[in-house]
Amino acid sequence: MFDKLKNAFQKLLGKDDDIRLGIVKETVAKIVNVSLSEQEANRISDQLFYDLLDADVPFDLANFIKSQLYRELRSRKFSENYREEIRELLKGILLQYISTAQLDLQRGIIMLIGPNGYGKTTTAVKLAYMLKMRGKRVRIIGADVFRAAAREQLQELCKRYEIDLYVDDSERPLSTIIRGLKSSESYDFIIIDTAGRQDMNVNLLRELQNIQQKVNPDLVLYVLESSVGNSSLHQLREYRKFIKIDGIIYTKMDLDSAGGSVLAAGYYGFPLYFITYGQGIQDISAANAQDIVDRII
Ligand SMILES: Nc1nc2c(ncn2[C@@H]2O[C@H](COP(=O)(O)OP(=O)(O)O)[C@@H](O)[C@H]2O)c(=O)[nH]1
Ligand SMILES: [Mg+2]
Repeated sequence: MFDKLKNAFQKLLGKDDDIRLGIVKETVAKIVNVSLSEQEANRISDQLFYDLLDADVPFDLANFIKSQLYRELRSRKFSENYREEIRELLKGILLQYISTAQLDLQRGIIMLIGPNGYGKTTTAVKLAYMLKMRGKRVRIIGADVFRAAAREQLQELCKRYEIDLYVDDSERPLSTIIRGLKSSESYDFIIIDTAGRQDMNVNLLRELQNIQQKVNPDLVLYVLESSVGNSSLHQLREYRKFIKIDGIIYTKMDLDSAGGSVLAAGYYGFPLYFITYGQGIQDISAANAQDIVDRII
């Protein structure tokens, strides 16, 4: 999880070599409670900058983090405890870029969108199960009408976990959703699972836009697979041109990933609502910024 991102900070905090904390060690050995020189602060923050780029942190954001670290290294005073002091200041910097939000609805329509394979369908079922365990009446509407296998996947999962499901054999997602909603008035939550595409597909985006306008979901969450790199994050911004996105569900945190996208999401203005980290039905939690930062550093 977050392999390269974690590594970027571990490299900085783990070693006393001459381009990282070795500099601080030497400086504090001479005078306790000292700030770093321009050159020292530059060397440490530049090195982190390159490691962040390598971890798929967007260029602008890596640059911001670098400048912030530089300023902090220059303005703060460090003691023999420099490693912990720098760890804390780095955590403080990252916390600014991880934004989270809580599901504060008591009832409503939640629509999941995003590219194929990122985890929409399985997350819809996990989310439904979580809400059901909280005593809510929940139903999923299966609106991925383009693939027969998608319907079967949902039917099987919902049967296994005793989740109510609406699917029909319409070929238009909007009609399925409208019919599904008409027969779902007694439910607290409706979760709409939609179709995705691997590549950008303007027709699909228009379709989703049309659904959003007609159905007006209370919450639209983009399902983002944690392993996506910088280039794929571009997709998220393309979606945003068509659809109002309230936030993100960050999936597959149990798998290897560079990790930069978790920072990029917040940087692009999308709060994280939930994270998923496995194939089990309960492998989902509300996103917690401190927890995510603690996993990184
Ligand atoms: N390891 C792991 N796999 C996941 C997670 N979430 C989803 N998957 C898997 O990712 C694959 C695609 O998921 P699916 O829900 O069908 O994606 P969709 O195309 O966006 O609906 C499936 O094999 C899921 O079991 C997760 O948190 N961890
Ligand atoms: Mg699906």
